[in-house]
Amino acid sequence: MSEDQDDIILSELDDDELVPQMFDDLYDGLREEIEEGVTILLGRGWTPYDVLTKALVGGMTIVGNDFRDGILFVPEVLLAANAMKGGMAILKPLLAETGAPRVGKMVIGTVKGDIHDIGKNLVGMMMEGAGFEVVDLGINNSVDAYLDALAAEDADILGMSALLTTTMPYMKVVIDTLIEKGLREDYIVLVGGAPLNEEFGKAIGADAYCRDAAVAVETAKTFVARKHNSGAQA
Ligand code: B12
Repeated sequence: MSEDQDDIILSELDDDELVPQMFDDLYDGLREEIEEGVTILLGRGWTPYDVLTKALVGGMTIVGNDFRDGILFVPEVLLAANAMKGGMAILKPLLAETGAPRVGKMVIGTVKGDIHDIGKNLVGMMMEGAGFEVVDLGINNSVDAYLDALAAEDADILGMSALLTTTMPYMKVVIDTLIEKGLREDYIVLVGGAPLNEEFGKAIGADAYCRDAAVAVETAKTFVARKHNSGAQA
């Protein structure tokens, strides 16, 4: 960024200046500055959710666009992702601190061949914040990894993330295996990731495609309530 970077004192900026500055810092992969910005906004009474969506996700969107357009390359994006993770680590316990009763359990992971995990992590954090128990399998998950975890954890929800057009078809492999084993109806299957859409979600037999973490939470709540209601009638 600019040579003036060192001279900027984040705490002296108004919110209107601080958020764009955080976009720049995220772009430049400055993890400590992002952590400081997050702390300042929280100190000013911002909700963890607003810090996440307005400052961090907002900044990551710019990074994403420039990566797409060939302005940024993998090393820079990795640094930005690392800075984003620094901010998310501060927000995670706060988002989870709702004291809400456990409403359900989700096993979530990025599919085989795919190492993108920022969106998945966000979904996991938001789900925890909404009172769900979340078991995060990380990246590059095989069918067996998903199935083993679902059984071991006695989960209600399977969440799969894919960011590549080459890895998204693997979600169907997982769902087809659930069907083969007669397990499909045991789980609510939610899928997400930038290249997916609703049509794809339907085509592979997921219960729902969720475009972002907030939609994931709402969708999960709706499905879990439906599952519990139908269980009560049975
Ligand atoms: C950051 C990033 C990386 C980082 C990943 C770091 C990390 N730890 O995740 C690095 C640099 C490692 C990387 C690598 C690569 N990347 Co990349 N990457 C991105 C980038 C810029 C941002 C992704 C991101 O984090 N977005 C922010 C989060 C918050 O958004 P999100 O992931 O979409 O998640 C939200 C929703 O989708 C949804 N969601 C996501 N998952 C789930 C799961 C569930 C269950 C639910 C309900 C909802 C949900 O909720 C989330 C939160 O709101 C995107 C561009 C983009 N516009 O998406 C490219 C992008 C995905 N990458 C791309 C490519 C090509 C690659 C590489 C192949 C590059 C290369 N040549 O090596 C490698 C792939 C390596 C691999 N095998 O996986 C392409 C994919 C193109 C395609 N059509 O397939 C993109 C689209 C960039 C582009 N336009 O070219 N990448």
